[in-house]
Amino acid sequence: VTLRHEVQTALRENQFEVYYQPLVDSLTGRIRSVEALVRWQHPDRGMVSPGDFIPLAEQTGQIVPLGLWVLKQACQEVADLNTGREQSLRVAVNISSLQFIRDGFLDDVFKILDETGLPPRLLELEVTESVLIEGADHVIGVMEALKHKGIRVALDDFGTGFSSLSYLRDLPTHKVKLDRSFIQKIETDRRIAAIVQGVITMAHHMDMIVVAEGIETLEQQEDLARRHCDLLQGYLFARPMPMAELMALPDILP
Ligand code: G
Ligand code: G
Ligand code: MN
Ligand code: NA
Repeated sequence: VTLRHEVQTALRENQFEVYYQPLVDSLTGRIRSVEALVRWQHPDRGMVSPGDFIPLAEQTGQIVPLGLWVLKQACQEVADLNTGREQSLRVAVNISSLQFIRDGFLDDVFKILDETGLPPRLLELEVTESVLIEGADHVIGVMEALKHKGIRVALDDFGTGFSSLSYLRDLPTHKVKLDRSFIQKIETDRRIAAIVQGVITMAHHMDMIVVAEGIETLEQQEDLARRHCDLLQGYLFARPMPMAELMALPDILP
């Protein structure tokens, strides 16, 4: 049996788990939101990386039920976490392009919010610019409908693929996530640093928030904070972790 065939079984047998990675405010260092990242605890293979099974699940279409499962689980767990807290945490969930453009996607999202009680303003959906291959008009329509409901959209992995700055103009997104590959080179490559600064400045002029992903060193943290990048995410602050660990962080405790 190949991994390809096992996703369905894994869903049925509850082998998936959602991990959460904090995003911190670059000025205060406080945790503002978390990104949900799916993990597969395979009975024989051990932990299987989403980098390995998400592309397979996209090929077979199983990304649709899997993606809905992750979305519901993340909304439920964060709604529960927020109960009794003064400051609510937001949650960002990765959505595959295929899932995003599918008929019924909006209804599925609204239904999950209803069922879990998570306020729409606390949900953010992360899509990559590759979603535009599916047709810009339709994608913009879905984003507008989400925005109208109060749900935010973030452009993930920005700068990879066939990035076009005009996407930033056309898409009703709330946030841009600078890809880790830029952050890794920011200290050694002046051109990369210039692009990063340019994206931050431009996004701010368009009233968008900027996140730097993959922050691993103090130097990167200081560099990005100095450039007024709003939020930082990376192993320097925290790795993705199960909900039980997240809840125990001093910054999360109610
Ligand atoms: O968690 P990790 O850093 O290993 O993630 C590897 C890749 O898998 C990343 O590109 C991430 O966006 C993607 N990924 C993780 N969880 C999900 C998910 O629930 N849905 C989708 N579509 N992609 C995910
Ligand atoms: O594509 P996306 O941005 O959703 O993927 C997030 C991925 O990046 C996850 O696989 C997550 O585990 C990983 N990640 C998060 N922080 C860091 C980091 O500081 N360094 C590295 N190498 N990977 C990270
Ligand atoms: Mn992401
Ligand atoms: Na990313």
